[in-house]
Amino acid sequence: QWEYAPAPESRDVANLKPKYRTFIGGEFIDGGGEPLKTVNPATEEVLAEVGTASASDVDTAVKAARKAYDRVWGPMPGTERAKYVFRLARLIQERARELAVLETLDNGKPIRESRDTDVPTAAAHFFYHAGWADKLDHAGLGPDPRPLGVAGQVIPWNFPLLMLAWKVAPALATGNTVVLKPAETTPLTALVFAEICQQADLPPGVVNIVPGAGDIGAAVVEHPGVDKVAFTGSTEVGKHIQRTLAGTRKRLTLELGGKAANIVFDDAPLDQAVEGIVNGIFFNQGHVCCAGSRLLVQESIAEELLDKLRARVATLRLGDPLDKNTDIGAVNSAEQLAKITELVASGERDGAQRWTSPCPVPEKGFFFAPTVFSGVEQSMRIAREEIFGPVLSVLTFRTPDEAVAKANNTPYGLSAGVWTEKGSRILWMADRLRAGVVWANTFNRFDPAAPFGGYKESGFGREGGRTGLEAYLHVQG
Ligand code: TXE
Repeated sequence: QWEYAPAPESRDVANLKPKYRTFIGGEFIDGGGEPLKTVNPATEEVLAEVGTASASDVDTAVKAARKAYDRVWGPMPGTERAKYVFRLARLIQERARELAVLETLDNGKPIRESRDTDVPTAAAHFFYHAGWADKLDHAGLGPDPRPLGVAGQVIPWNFPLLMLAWKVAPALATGNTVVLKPAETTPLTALVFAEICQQADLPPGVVNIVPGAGDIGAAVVEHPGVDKVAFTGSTEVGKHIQRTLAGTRKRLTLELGGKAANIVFDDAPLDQAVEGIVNGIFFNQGHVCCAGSRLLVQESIAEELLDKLRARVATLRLGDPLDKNTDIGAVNSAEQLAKITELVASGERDGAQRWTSPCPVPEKGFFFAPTVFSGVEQSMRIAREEIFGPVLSVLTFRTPDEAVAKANNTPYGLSAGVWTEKGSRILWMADRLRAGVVWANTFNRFDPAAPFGGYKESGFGREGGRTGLEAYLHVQG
């Protein structure tokens, strides 16, 4: 049993002194890496000391994954694999409270979000993919789709458990085995998931978790025994991985940054749009790759919309992530807070008008009050760069053509939102927006059945749905 599980709703960090460790071949081991301390971003206190993996542990993990693939998981009939993946889904549900509390402590996100979004969506991802495991042969993926082998997966800190689910569930359902590296600031729920794998009697080596920093991510990605690499993280590291893998036979999918436009036309239902804008940029402190970080509003309604928006944002409660009433929690790390602060200062220097919510900001912890910039020009850094924080940049447009041109004027292309009562305009816009997902009169909606991924510097490949399975299969004609 997981003796270090925090009491649900517990704020007592003393309950969290676990020996979270590297998980290889079905066992927790003392890895050869330097231990790392993970910090509660809301209090700046050390939450747990985590034993990390060394490059040689990564080698052991890949060998364990290969053995499990060759001997057990690859040959196993889909009907049998499905049972294991269903079991993982159910165990995530059973341990939902513990996972939600731990995610909130480690990441800083409000408990309402980890409880109502992260953990249930992670479980939903396993349920959805479990359903595929025995249906691959007749799913239009060719007569005999085969797994790739060992998948090396590297995930970020903004949705630690959910990103694990996005990666691990399709890999397992399709018959691949996994070596996964969680982010260094949020490794805890991945290690509870390792324990869930034990609880589910998953054959040893099918899932291996190697905590560590970027060098361990690089060791996973570059290991010659890895057949497929799936990475979610910064565009910079994604490009580096792409360069490193050039010339190898490895399959690669990258899910990188974004600078999504949330586009509001003058016929939009404004109150509904305000809720969508707030959700689009302030959900998870704005640490969302598909965050609606640029608001494009039609000029004729700009003042009215901005007044409504500021009034609504001023009601958002910032603070203790474990408080069920909190809307905005803590920024995940001091580094991310410094990045947000620097980009906001650049917006002020560049002449955009800054409005900051008057909400009280806790003195301790990495908090940043919700901020809205108006009068933003496309050339400004706050309009071009991913801030990955609770900061919205507002630009205006006059015509649909101008809205499309401004929305597409970014190196990224992950998502976009369109707010209008006109159905024909939604289709017209969706046709022209270079974004992997376009939401209409809503934002940040996810479904495991819908493929998610980017254009341009937001990466390539899709996760979710039938399309996402192809990333883990050899498809024969
Ligand atoms: O990302 P990194 P960081 C963006 C966001 C954020 C910025 C920096 O704008 O402010 O990136 O965040 C591992 N080989 N996104 O520094 O470094 C690393 O250990 C292999 C958007 O945290 O890319 C971690 O597990 N792996 C994004 C993971 O990569 C390496 C989510 C992500 O860390 C590696 C996160 C290497 N050479 C940040 N170097 C999104 N798409 O949602 C690091 N890592």
